[in-house]
Amino acid sequence: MSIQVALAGNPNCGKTTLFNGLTGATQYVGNWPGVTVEKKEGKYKEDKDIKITDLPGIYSLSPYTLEEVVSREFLLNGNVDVVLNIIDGSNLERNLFLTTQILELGIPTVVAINMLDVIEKRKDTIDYKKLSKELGCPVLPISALKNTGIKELMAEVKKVANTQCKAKNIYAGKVLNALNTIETSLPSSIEASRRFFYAVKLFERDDKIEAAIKSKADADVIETVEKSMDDDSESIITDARYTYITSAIKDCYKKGSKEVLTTS
Ligand code: BGO
Repeated sequence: MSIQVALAGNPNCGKTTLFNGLTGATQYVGNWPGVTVEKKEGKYKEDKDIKITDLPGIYSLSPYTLEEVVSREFLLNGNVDVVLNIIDGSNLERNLFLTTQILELGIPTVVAINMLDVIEKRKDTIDYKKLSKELGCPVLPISALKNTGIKELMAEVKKVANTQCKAKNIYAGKVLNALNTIETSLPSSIEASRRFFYAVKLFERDDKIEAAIKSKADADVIETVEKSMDDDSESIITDARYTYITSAIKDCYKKGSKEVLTTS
């Protein structure tokens, strides 16, 4: 049975290097429908049943750039079986911002921490098992450049492909209450695994998502949280993500003593 993988990551995380290494001569290039953003697809050269779509490099699943809109549209409606989220391990904290959003989609996800060679040179240490437990998905170290850890990574992708996955919740208190209220009020046509992602987007007043699902959050629900936290809803969500990331990596990641320059 064929598996549709979406390859997602920040610009400069090594996504193209990984995509080229995985797909080799099987890749073909087109455009995403209606826009002039390049769409690259290919098959995993060791297992042609695994189809890989390379999403544009993005920092967020917000609606502010074409690349973000194209990426999240594919993640939501592209029949994606697995998200392969590639992260620049030498910029862990920043790259995990996108990961927290991907994990809300309710799609089986595998996180590949790239630049293993740089991590080792810097003498940084990452406890991949602990981080995997924290994020609730497999986390594997790779070097796309040196072709390290790729077979193990793809074995994991295959393993999670047909599993059930629940959206990860990183929120608490008033914010979580509001999200739960919004989730309950979503149209019943939205499938269970996607509802949490949509609830977060409606809380952020994401107008593209409002139009796509023809639904809006109750303004009072959002405003009550904004007033009590003295901030706008989008910033509240962003802050919650960074607070979560800081606590998630506290016991999993230690910076080494050496500085090594990277391009990202
Ligand atoms: C240049 N290890 C190391 N050390 N570098 C890696 C790895 C890895 O595992 N994986 C990727 N890179 P892209 P996006 C470059 O191009 O795949 C490097 O945007 C340079 N170029 O080789 O393009 C990769 O698709 C001059 O580096 O990323 C590339 O996600 C000097 O990370 C860069 C040094 O990879 C981005 C590096 C002219």
